[in-house]
Amino acid sequence: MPDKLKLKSIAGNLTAAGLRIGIVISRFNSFITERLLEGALDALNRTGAKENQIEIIRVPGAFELPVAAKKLAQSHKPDSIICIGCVIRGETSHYEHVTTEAARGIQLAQIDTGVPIAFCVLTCDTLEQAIDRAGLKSGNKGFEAGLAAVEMANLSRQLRAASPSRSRSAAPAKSPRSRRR
Ligand code: INI
Repeated sequence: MPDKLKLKSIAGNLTAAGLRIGIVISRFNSFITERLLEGALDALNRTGAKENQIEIIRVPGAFELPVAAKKLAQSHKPDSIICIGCVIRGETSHYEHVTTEAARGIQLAQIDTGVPIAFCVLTCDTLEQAIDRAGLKSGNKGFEAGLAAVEMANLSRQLRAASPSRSRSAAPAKSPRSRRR
């Protein structure tokens, strides 16, 4: 990269001060999801979030995460949401349906509402793989999701503040008469 290029880059910081974070967690495989929740809360705590900034919503399974996340985004308007679930492959195609719809639904919910949603749904072949990702060998995916939620919340705030439409709306509106000419 040439020395003289000064490229502007924007990234959200990892400070949770002033943010409101929603967590939607599934009870299915709660042995795993509760550990992921601990990881997410650890990340929020380390980035400075206090208890009154965090709201936890519980749903039956990963399949229910998208609708709850979308309703939470629309009604409470948090700065970001973390969806926590764990799907473990069984002997039928049920696994595929639950994982595909959870991922697709969560992505749609964040795109439709504009509220960033961190995806913390483990999709594993075995319980051992899930345990590894919930705080054993492979770290805690809940912690990663907590950091992503804080970063994306701050990035969204920055992008909103820098939006050209905000500066345009500060200019006086044209009257209907002058627009007709
Ligand atoms: N839900 C999960 O979160 N994880 C799973 O592993 C799982 N399996 O294996 O069936 C699961 N099923 C329930 C599903 O998410 C819905 O709650 C249920 O189908 C009712 O809508």
